[in-house]
Amino acid sequence: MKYKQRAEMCANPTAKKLLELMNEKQTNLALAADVTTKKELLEIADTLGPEICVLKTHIDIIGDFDSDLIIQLQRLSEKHNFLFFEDRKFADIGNTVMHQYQDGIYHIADWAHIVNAHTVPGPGIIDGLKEVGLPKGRGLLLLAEMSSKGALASGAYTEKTIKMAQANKDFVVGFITMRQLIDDPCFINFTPGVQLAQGADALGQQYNTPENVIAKQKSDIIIVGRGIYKAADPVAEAKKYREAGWKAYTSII
Ligand code: S5P
Repeated sequence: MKYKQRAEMCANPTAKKLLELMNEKQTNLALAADVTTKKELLEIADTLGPEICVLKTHIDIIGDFDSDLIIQLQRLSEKHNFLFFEDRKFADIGNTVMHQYQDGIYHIADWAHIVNAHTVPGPGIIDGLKEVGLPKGRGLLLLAEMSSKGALASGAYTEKTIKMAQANKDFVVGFITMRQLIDDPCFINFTPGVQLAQGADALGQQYNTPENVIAKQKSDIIIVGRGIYKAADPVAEAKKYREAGWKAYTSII
């Protein structure tokens, strides 16, 4: 089903907005901006913003974080039309994750359209995040699988994660997964571990290609980090990933 048709079917405002944006902008590329300074993150957001649907951040690795960074990032998201996904991977009891989501120095719930959570604590983690995020129209991704070698998220764990998502369709907008998990147009599948050639890094990360991820595994969004921002020409490289991801999508719809 096309992103546009799916957008019309989804009640969660973030899921709807993301699918509409992907359709209008013709991109299913999310950038994993794993840089450690404000300057680098803003440069990535401004130069690569035109190519992406989502900017995925690890805001707690920015050494010189301040609230001005968020203001400037928000301006860039409006300028280039992309959403923020803070890859916080919440993993605690409901009461604790509520604080981690809204308080501290990052106030993640105030600016991140999307966050993600492990399901290892059970459904209370979704209840806690939902209390904060749902009134703001935010969306949650559940980590149903991981890209790293030897990951424990498989089999019964993945199946139970899908059930937790189905029980919280107002707030859960999809999964971190290596493939489409269930045929439900309102769950958006995000796949990390993507490079133009299959391979691995020295610390357990495993890479699949955009074509395999989107056309064969029927995922929706490719998350690419080092493949783009470590390239000699990140803009040219981002365009290659964007084209590969979009071509794979159009080949199956
Ligand atoms: O299973 C996962 C889940 C995530 S969100 N494997 C991952 O690699 N990620 C994230 O995707 C990881 O935290 C990093 O930000 C990005 C992959 O980066 P790359 O440089 O390997 O493309």
